[in-house]
Amino acid sequence: MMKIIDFTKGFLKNPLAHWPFVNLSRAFYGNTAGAKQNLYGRAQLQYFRLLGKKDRSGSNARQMRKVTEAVQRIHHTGLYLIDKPVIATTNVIRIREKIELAFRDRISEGGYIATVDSNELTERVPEVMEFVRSNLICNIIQDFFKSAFHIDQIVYRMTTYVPDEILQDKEIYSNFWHCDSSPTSELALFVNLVDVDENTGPTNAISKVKTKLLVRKHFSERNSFDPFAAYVDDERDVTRFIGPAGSVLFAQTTRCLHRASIPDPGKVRHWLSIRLYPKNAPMVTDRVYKDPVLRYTHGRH
Ligand SMILES: O=C(O)CCC(=O)C(=O)O
Repeated sequence: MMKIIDFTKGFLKNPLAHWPFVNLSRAFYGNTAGAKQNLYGRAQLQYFRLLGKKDRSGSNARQMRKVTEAVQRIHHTGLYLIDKPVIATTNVIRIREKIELAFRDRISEGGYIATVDSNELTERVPEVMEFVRSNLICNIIQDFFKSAFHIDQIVYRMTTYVPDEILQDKEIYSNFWHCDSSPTSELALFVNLVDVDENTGPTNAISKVKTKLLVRKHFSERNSFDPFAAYVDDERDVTRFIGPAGSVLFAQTTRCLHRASIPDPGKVRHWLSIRLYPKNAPMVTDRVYKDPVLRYTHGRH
């Protein structure tokens, strides 16, 4: 009886987040972002692709080729890795050191993850915006959205080794496969702030085509460590975000299954997660801008 009452209350409050819409959305869109997130995200992308206005597009022919290649890859797979620093390595190191100094108490607190959210981060280390302002990155984002954009969130994260007896079958820090529950118009930009190799716990991600297959057939929720090991070819299907400090991964994390991996003992991963949405010019890249409409559609990362 209680179950029926709870369901009815929840359904009346937020029908699209309940049965049957959750299941329909999974089957139809092939991701677990949610019905509202898919409907809103698609409409927003279409609107800006038709009517959007870019802000600036200064780039030479060589860069334009790179931009086109990147945008095509994002359209086809939902992922694009640039395994070279997108700003000078000295600047990446300077930014990381400034973050470590500003938030050293939190970072050395213990625990397996440290997080600094947008407001604190941009207030004390405004240089983090440099990654988005790099000409190449800026042009890729605008070409993908066909419009200017804004930064909805920019978060610093540090992840460390988790001993097996703690890990067992638990999710410690986004280490279960999942799609983010945000509007699917979101484009995520992950930035490595240290050199990341196989052993540093890189982000793992699966293309949106393969994600569709998995979600429609084998995956329903974020509840187990590796629910579809049998259906995923590790070499072919999984992109690992490996690269030097300053390398970046573009990812449609609402449409691509992804997870954190666990660093080896003694290894630490420092990185930024930047969330972007289309916006008409003028662009906002000097601060985080919270679009009032998006507020109603966000779920879990
Ligand atoms: O830590 C990672 O590599 C993955 C993070 C993640 O899943 C997320 O931000 O949605």
